[in-house]
Amino acid sequence: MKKALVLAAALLASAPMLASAQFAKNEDAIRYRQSALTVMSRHFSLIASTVRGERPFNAAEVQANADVVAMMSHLPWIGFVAGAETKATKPEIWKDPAKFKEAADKLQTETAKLQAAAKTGELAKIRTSFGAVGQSCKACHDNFRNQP
Ligand code: ASC
Repeated sequence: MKKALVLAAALLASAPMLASAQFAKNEDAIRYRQSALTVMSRHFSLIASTVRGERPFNAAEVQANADVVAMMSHLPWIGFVAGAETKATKPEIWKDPAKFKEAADKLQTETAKLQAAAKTGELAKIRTSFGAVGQSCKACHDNFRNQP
């Protein structure tokens, strides 16, 4: 886990470079963003189980999961290149990029707060920040994702 986080930190440090990453094919961009969202969702779900009392509270585990969620929150967006639509994507992603970016920024802000809350080791604080992250996931889905 430690090694993965060091790697993740290195990746995050290179985020400005990632912002200009080019994808050879639209499918590559789609797979990239879906993969990032899948990893983020997996680790967020583990925190969800803890917050809901379905999983024993392990502060170090929540912290590690929150670190991954916060890091991943920076990644999916460069995969939303023009032309890479799917059934799930609403046209608003490309019609209103400022609003889409605002939603991405909001997620990053809230996941950073969750990360900070996880560091305190206090479940009540984690629960509050968890809720705010969930709201930002939902708001973005409501505005920019077609429901399956
Ligand atoms: C998840 C997940 C999401 C969010 C969202 C919260 O675990 O995959 O997209 O939580 O459902 O509203």
